[in-house]
Amino acid sequence: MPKLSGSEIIVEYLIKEGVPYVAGLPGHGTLAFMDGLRRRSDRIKTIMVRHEQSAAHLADGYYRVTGKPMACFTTVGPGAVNSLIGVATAFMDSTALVLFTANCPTYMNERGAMQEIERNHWADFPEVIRPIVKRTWNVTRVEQLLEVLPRAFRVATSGRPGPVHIDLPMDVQAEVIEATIPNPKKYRATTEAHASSEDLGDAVELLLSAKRPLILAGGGVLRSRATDELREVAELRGIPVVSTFNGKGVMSEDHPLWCYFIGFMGSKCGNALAPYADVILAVGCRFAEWTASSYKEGVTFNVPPTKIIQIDIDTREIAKNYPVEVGLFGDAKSVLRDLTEALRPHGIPDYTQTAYFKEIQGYKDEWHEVLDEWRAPPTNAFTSAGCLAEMRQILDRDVIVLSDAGHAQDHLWRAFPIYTPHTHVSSGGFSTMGFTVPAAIGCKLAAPHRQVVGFIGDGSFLMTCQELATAVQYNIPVVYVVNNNNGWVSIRDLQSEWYGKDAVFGTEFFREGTQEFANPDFVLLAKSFGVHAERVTCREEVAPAMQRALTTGGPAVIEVVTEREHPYSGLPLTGWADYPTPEYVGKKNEPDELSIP
Ligand SMILES: Cc1ncc(C[n+]2csc(CCOP(=O)(O)OP(=O)(O)O)c2C)c(N)n1
Ligand SMILES: [Mg+2]
Repeated sequence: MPKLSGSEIIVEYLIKEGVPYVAGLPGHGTLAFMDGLRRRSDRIKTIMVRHEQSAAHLADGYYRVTGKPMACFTTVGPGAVNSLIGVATAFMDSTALVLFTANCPTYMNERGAMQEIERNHWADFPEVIRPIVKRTWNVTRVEQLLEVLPRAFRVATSGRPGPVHIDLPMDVQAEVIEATIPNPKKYRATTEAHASSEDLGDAVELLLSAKRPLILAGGGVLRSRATDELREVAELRGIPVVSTFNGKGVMSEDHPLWCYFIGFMGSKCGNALAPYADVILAVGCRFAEWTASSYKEGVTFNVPPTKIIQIDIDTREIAKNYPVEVGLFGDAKSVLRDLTEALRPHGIPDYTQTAYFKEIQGYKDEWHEVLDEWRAPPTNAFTSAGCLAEMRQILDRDVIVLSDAGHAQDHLWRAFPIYTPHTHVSSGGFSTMGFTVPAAIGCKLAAPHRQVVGFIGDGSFLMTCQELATAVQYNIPVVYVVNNNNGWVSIRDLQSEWYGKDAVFGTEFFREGTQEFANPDFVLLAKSFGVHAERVTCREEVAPAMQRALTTGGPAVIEVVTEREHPYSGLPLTGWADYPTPEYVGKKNEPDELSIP
């Protein structure tokens, strides 16, 4: 039996799992771990990021494209704590990654070893991370790694995927034992989980009797890689498909049954259909607040009378927010496949001839008109939607696009059609500023031959732009489009919408006492990292700039200086959100008081 250190056991196991990259940032706490990585750098590549948040985002981006987990690591203390926002983002959106954080040697627990969190409980980082991982293990003996490693990968990737955490004391990393590396294949669990035939029968009956059925698809459809199965169910019965934020990509956006998004921001089309649906087939979604227009009856959902069939791999999601007629516990792919088989004898020969289908096209046209206005407004403003329209013209059909938060995220979601699953990569549930720059690096590692383009607000870019150094170090040709509107403008627009124009406060970047913008020169900033960079101020310049950026062969930044004045700073809201507002503002919390077109 070979003699291996704890770190070598981990590295050998990662190699056996087929993990090609480990992302992280070292410290004194990872000296032994790093040495394990160094000794096998021929088989597994270490990507050094500049902030631990980015290590998790990078792994997250990699998973969203490939469906395979990467590993990441931090040192003890601040490094571990820095990773939290990245892990929480992965947890919210159910993406798998395996995080190792160093801890002080077990024999020094509670003495105040360097960077140990120990006042309430020794080596207490696992307590900090517990709410945002599927599972955490605080390994205290090197032998435990042989059991914990396969478990960690199984838990992360099976059922509802999610991040897992292994706490790694420095002595465990360094201690040498005789060990045989476990074979990962012997520790797998299948995710083929089927619903019972009785429940499936009820669902089929309900769908067949529906006059206005609707499919609501969430991110679970993508995690389960069930987009073909979803499309088949939709096509068999001519059922229109809408999605949540995380569901973007479940259906090609040029499919005749695609009806865009629902909820607070949503689309006119989706929000016109959902409240009047008699049966909603909901797959892999949480009915989260923004999807449900803050649960305001009749805005996005009307339950009852709408009846819900809900498919989910996590029973905690079934009937969490709305009671269900049929709750189907199972994997989206297997349950949809079973549903297809059951529905096949009842297929509609040509759904495009139904009255329902024709009605839907009217809603779609209405929504397209709204988007067209925002792309080319009567004011001739250079809008984010206009910029994205130009980008869409020249980017590949299967380009991978990313976003973080704010107007930039919303624009990419609603105004940039995508045609291929897993090509819209965004921090959905957590809407994390700082996601795109590192996550895009993970996406490019996952799909080296595809275009990868991040569309980022200036505020979000400033949170992790240091990762340009990582992209440069490993020459990863990702294009970042920085949507510079000089502020946290989405929040500013909420202030003015809910509290009035005079209430805009603390959301714009002006040098104090002046009207001069306080943002850095993004072109200079990017160039200082050694990346190609240019600034674009009108729609006509977008495509040539993008063309140049794509052909540099390295990372590139395009700053786009877009419209910052309401209403063309953002896209119009089509649903509703419940933002509690003090009485002195006057009543401003009802759907008809907001500027919904
Ligand atoms: C880490 C983090 N902090 C705060 C927020 C709250 N927030 C949501 S959008 C937004 C503004 C984003 O600004 P920017 O990236 O410039 O996009 P814009 O809305 O201006 O297009 C803020 C502060 C968040 N989502 N994430
Ligand atoms: Mg901004």
